[in-house]
Amino acid sequence: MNKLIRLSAIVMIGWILISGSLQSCSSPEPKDVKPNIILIMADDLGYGDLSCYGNPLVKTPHLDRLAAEGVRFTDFHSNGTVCSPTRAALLTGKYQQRTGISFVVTVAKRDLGLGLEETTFAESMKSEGYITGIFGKWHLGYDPRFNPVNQGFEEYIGFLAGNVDYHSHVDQAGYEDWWMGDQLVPEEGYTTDIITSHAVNFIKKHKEEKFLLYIPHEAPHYPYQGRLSSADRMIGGKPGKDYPVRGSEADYDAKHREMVEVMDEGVGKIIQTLKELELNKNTLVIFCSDNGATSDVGSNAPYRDSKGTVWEGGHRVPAIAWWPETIKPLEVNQEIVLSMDFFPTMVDLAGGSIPEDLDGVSLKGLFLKGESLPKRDLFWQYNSLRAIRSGEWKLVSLAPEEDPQLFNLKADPQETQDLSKTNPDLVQELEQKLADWEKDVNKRAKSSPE
Ligand SMILES: [Ca+2]
Repeated sequence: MNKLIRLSAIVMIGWILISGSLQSCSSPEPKDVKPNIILIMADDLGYGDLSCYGNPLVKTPHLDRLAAEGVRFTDFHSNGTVCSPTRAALLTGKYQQRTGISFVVTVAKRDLGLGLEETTFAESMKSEGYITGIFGKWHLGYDPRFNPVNQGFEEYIGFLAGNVDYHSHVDQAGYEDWWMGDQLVPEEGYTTDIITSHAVNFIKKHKEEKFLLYIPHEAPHYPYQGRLSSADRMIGGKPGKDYPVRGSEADYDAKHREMVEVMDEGVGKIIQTLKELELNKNTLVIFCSDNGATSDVGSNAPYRDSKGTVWEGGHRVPAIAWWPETIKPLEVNQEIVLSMDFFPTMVDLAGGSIPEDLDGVSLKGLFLKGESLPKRDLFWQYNSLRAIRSGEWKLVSLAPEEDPQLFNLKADPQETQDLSKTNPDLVQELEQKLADWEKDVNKRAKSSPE
């Protein structure tokens, strides 16, 4: 199966490269470089989970079309290997460690969240005159003071926890979790469909304004439930006793594919809305995932391991950008891009000045002119797992007391051959950089979690 997906990925990449080379090289400068921005983020969607990334079993025609009409990144990475850390980095444009959110915000940590002293992309875009909305998963704090409406979003409908029942909207711990702003307002419907429908309404309502729309989907995170599945969780229920946390369906793989496909259908509705309102040429749509797929459901093919690890499967994920007549179609981009790069990109496109303390870099030149990004070292850390990427090299440290492993991702993208013994100087250099980075990001952490 992995082999099939890999083969299919190779054929797809080959086709896109050939088709891409046939495209015209000239692309007119955009008339209006202040686009509306829509950022759609899937949850736990692995590198091999979309058809345009080589999965032969799932059907994602709308995302495939965005990739064919825009740019598909092959070396995009989530900042975190789990949900909350990636969201903290995405929202602030900084390594999540600086914000104090390097862990998953669970229901037991209700008093923790993304600090209000942090500036989010929503706050920056709001000050550039954009209307800001978020529909979907927050996962950066339960307490009303951490609510998205206090972090720069003018409109919010969705859930605060890591996941909810797709039908009853009850979180993993048995709490009802569906909000309009900072008020609990229950709503009927399948989570993915409600998120899409609120996003479409937001676009229609604000079609005359510049808008920033953030759509963090729940799909395809567990519980594995389709449109016709019954609700499993009830308010006050006990996980494991009253309901299986990951859902009561027998075939998780089939439900997972359905969840990806329903999300894709939602992407199609959003694009259709933009076209109907003639906003498509002045809207940048970005799609990405927040971390790799889990170890047993979903696919990170062809990469090693899964969510929660610093191997490529934990954080190298799909990312697509679409902006008709500005981004050239059928591009496959191999730049190393991270979640934290979207904040400076948005502000840059909005004509604002990028805050100096961001770690991310703007992709404006890449989107508008196909420019390369500056050379930089990039870092991942989750619990005791750490990694540094420096060009084609990657150093992985699984525990402080263990020797780190060194891989050449160009020759060995699947991280199978540890080259640390034959490159001791490089190991030492990268270890030092990793240590310096850790010292730097941790000294500036303001919040006091854990
Ligand atoms: Ca996730």
